[in-house]
Amino acid sequence: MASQNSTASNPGMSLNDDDDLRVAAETVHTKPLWEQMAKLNPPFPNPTCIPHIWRYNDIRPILVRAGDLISEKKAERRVLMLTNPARDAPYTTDTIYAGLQLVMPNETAPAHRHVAFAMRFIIEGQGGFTAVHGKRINMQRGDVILTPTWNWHDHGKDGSGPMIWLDGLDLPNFRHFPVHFVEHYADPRYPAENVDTSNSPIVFPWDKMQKKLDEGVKVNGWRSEDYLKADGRPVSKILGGCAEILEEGSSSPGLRETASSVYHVVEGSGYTVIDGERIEWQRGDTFCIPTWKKYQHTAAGDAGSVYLYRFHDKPMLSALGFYRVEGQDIEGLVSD
Ligand code: 1HN
Repeated sequence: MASQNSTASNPGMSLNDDDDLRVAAETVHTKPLWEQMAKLNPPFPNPTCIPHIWRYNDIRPILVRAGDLISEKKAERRVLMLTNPARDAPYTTDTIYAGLQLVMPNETAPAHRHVAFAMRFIIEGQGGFTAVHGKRINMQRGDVILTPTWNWHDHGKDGSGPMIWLDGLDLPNFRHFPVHFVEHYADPRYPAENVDTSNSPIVFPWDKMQKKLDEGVKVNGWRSEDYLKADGRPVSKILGGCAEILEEGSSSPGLRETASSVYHVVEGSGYTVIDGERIEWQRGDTFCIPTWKKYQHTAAGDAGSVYLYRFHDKPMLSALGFYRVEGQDIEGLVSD
């Protein structure tokens, strides 16, 4: 009879080196942690996505041409997704999706609802509307309109010319939590009544936001104002938003944080330095800041005030205890 230590009863004893071990480990669906330790425990937050700018002048003609070639009925939503060069859709950053959506006159982007949350920044056009769970909201340039989870929503447009806006959704999360699904409404439109957009909890009119930015106290010419619900909470548990002003020639404070962001240039021109790389921008452009990339915006010295719209994943990271800014007292992050 073979002893306890023989290779017959203890096949591990027949393994002679690393390679043998790796191959044998895989036959029983295991892998050595020690080969991946550094990758799983990086010394700093480690985005896959890279900084990138999507220039409106490059994208707009293609999007508008899609208005001729792709019917709204076929598309359901006529969108060019802003895909990060380092990843495929739905990643604009590793946690945020952004896309530019077009609706042409007399079209209907049909009613549906889904788990994902959307916040939309209106870039251009007149006569566009979105109906969110029975409330029809006219779109005006600069407004931010929310589509909360599971609300029925459809979009449409009267008048002439294109309506274009920037969508922000929390889609990347659903790669981790495969709990996203959609329901289509039986009719193209969900019944809706017009609402006063100056007094709706899901609309943030630009004129109000601009007034706050213009009149508020600035730090070296820069100020940021959050989009918050009436009770002070962020617009969703996952995504938050803000708008920023930079007076001519001024700069924002340099920041390195775990939140990632998508920025859109509402007005003016300037540049952002992201981990030493300078990206020039102008009105209509959209760019992303991956996690832990140091960034600082500067308004051009000869083109008036700059206004930026930003959405980010700070609410989600804060709720999970993952939000962190370079320079803060990190002992305060020790959890009990
Ligand atoms: C969606 O429902 C809309 O309703 C926009 O406008 C973009 C991207 C992925 C999944 C659903 C919309 C979307 C989306």
